[in-house]
Amino acid sequence: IQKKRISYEEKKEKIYHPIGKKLIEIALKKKTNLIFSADLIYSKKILELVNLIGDKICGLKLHVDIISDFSFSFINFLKKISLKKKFLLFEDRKFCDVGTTNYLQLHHGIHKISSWADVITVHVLAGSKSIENLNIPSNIGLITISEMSSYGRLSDDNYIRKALNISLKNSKVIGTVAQRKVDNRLLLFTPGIHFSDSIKNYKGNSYIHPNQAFIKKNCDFIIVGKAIYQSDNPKIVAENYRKAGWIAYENSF
Ligand code: BMP
Repeated sequence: IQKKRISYEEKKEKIYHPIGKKLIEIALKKKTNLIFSADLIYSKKILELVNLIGDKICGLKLHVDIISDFSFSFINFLKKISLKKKFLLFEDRKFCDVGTTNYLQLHHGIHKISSWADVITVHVLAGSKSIENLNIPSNIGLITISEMSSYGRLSDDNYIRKALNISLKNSKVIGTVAQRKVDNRLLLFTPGIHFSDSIKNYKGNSYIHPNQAFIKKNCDFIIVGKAIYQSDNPKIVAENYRKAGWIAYENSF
């Protein structure tokens, strides 16, 4: 495993999946590695925020199953904004079942995730086969969850090593969530990001500064939720995270 920090340009050559390449292209073009996690329960609020900060992000991460007034007109609005402002739509569903159930949850039900998401998250707890026959189109990329950011997570080194191996062997996987350096053929996504030292531990989730994420862990993309949507001025705060993430990336070589 090569763990030396490489640039986005170099990483783009190592990632074969078109969505992985596209995410890197967006990052380079907009100078942002910030993914906004809009964990809000009303679609209007999400659209308001996205209109405000869409220029500063390369991805918008949703948990669609928490949106009380979910509709396809909401998805259509989002899709339009995402194309206009150039960012990808992540659905953080964390599929975690056997393959046939994952397949049904991905393509059916109210949310029909495969009809609109660019990127979806999956656990690999059920083994490599559980994410092999999902029948996803080539324009959807998978992110595996190898190691969560929460205190008390059950994954040990052995589990993480196996999860990373599954990620490397599956051509649909663009990257992973982990709290450590990973192989350069994977994009590393880091949630649990906050500027403030005083919220290192919030309701069982752990938080680090973008500098730590890039410099210590060789992260490629930071995922920021409440630090932005709970702030008094999401536009300014999002810009501060964008800038901090970009400078941290540049200083991480
Ligand atoms: P916040 O910055 O508000 O804590 O949001 C973090 C987001 O990232 C949440 O949507 C959470 O579900 C997700 N997440 C996480 O916190 N830790 C992980 O290991 C993986 C996640 O997807």
